[in-house]
Amino acid sequence: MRKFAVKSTALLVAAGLGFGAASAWSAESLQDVMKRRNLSQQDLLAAAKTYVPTGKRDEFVVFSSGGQSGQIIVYGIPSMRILKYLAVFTPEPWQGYGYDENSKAVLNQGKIDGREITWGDTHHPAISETQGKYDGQFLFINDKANPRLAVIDLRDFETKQIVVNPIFKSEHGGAFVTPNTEYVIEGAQYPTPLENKKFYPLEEMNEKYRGGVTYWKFDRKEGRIDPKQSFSLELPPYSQDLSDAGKGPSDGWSFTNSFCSERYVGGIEKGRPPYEAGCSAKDTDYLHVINWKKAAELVAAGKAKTINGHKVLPIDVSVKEGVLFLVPEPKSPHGVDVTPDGKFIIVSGKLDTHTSVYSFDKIQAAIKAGKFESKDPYGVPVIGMTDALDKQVQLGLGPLHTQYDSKPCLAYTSLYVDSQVAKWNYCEGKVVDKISVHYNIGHLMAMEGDSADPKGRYLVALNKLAIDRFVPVGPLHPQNHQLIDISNDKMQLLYDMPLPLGEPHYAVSIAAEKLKPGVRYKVGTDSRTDKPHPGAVRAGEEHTDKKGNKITVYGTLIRSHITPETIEADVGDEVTIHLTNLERAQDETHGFTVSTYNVHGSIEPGKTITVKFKADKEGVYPYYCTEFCSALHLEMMGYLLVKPKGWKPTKTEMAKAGYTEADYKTTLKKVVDTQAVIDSVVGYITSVNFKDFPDVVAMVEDATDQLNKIKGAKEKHEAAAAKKDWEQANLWAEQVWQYQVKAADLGLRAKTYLEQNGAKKVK
Ligand code: K7E
Ligand code: CUA
Repeated sequence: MRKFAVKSTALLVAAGLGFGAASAWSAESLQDVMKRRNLSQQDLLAAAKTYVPTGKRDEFVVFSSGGQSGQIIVYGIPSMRILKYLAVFTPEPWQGYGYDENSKAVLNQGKIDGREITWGDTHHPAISETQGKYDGQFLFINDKANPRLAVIDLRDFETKQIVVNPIFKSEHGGAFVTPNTEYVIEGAQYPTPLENKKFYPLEEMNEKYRGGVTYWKFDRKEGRIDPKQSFSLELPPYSQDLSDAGKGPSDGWSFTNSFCSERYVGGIEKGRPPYEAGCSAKDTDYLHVINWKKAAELVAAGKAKTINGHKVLPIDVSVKEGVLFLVPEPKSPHGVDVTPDGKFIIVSGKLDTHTSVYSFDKIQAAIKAGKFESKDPYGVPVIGMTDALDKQVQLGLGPLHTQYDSKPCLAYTSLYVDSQVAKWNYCEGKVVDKISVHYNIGHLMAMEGDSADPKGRYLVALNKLAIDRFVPVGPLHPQNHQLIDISNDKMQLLYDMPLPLGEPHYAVSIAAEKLKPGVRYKVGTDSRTDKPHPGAVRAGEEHTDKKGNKITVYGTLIRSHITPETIEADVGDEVTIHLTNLERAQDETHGFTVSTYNVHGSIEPGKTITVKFKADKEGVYPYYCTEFCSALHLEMMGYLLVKPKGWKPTKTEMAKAGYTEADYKTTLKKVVDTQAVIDSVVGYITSVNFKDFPDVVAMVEDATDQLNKIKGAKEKHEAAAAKKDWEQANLWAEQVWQYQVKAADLGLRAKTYLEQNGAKKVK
């Protein structure tokens, strides 16, 4: 690093930029900047707390729901810099998601009744847990509108699976994982008949409509949900809302709240009072308390019925076997959040100023004693509210969601109506601090704040509206995520971040060091199945097959070359192109598209993808690499030639450039000079312990691949020169130089990496 700094100073001086120029900008002091930009001491403090200097990284990584985009937004804390959008339920062109066959296969899993659904209403992401702590291996998220759940593997941040809920028509209370990610919980929202495509009039809501909660079995080894091992509990037609899994002493249980337990049916056009009037008439709704461990045993013992091919435990069985109980909760409850120690369940009522702290011990005691105040209309035992409550705390107007601090007993609750965050102590039952946010806050999120091991430090307020916070961009505004410092007694607002991708409902964060994604695939991997791709080939094995009207290309990509460079088809042929990225160097992604055929792939090192289309129009269609991967990226191209029926060639030779012997000699000189550069770089790399750096080993492998190709090209230019064919001789000599340049580029990157990462001399 030091050496590099000295060098750049030398360069600056050489370029005529001495210290005179440097002092011109450093002359402006912090005070000057404060004055010029109208910043307060408090602003500077906030800036210092969020600024992540160039080259440094964030401490936490956030996975935020992307709302209606059907995607996930990944950003860093404290910088609030967006790192990536993860394609989940909707096509995403950059990642080729929905534009290559492999990712289409994932999206197709999300079809409902054969219909392609190209949007999603994502709400709640969840990180996989081990003993209630985030393990950074997998991510799950739900689609409320089209009841679906997706699995994202954090080894490569790619969506691997979408499952469609077999019995719900909407769902909200997912994704929430059990403490060892045995199950991913998904609760219904609006009651409907559970049988597929079954019609019952609204008058039969009480009899024929049902709610429910699904427990999707997660197979961690496969990294996939196993629908066959999954099941649901049939629930009364209340609108089930959010869920949370018990942990520690409450492990094995889960909690799902509800609204509209009135089972009210609106219909203002028929003169009935609207939903919002009828659905909030009663003072209480129900918290569903479910023993999922026992429910799973009952399902395994054959006590479930099958609806739409899915195992469903009927209400009467759940009641008889003692796996389902209800507890009243205040008016229109919303959040349900189990404390890190698993002892309490915190519920807020949107229309109640109290937040209710339920005791798991008390709930269990009531169940054991058979002490119930009543039964609901479906026979489900109702535990008396006072028999389950530990305490109620007055926090403010419109309390919604609760998150936890690293310090014991401290919680943060969002106050939607007050537009505030309340910091409070749930052991002592008192508010300790409040901070105003802009504007109506929905969820809030502390670092790992819904796990058994919260990390404290920062909190993000997920505000529903941004109103006038940002430079106006039209009537549709971005959402505002506000970063709050919670490391001290008083909360401090640090930063506003506009999020321009749907209404992001909830987010989860994880310590950055827990994420260890790979940088390359094993060569020939289908990243969507994690298996070897049948269309993968190694260098030198590229070929094109034609059978009838089907053309299959087995191609490769490596800087700055697509093999093959021409694909010939007859109009009407079905073209399948498999492409393997042979690179090993980090971040050497190539993209691939064919003009006007609406296909695109993002092919990271080692990955193999397939694009497929019907060459249904004659013509000439360039294909090319869409990532600026190298100096000769623009040359990374080829032609798809779609010939009309019965076409015959009239000209059989390409036009010539007219290269001479002198051109050939100049190229040879260039080759000799470049070899000297390569030799010196190789000399340096092999003089240090480069084998201790996997990234460098990968770059050296790539460079060696390039250099190994020189022999064949050299034989060709020498043979052509012997025949005095200077055109061919010069072009093949140029190709030798191409291989050298790519090898030298990798070598220089490896050298810089080694210098910056403290490589040591070896004898
Ligand atoms: Cu409160 Cu869908 Cu989690 Cu929005 S939900 S706020
Ligand atoms: Cu590969 Cu551009």
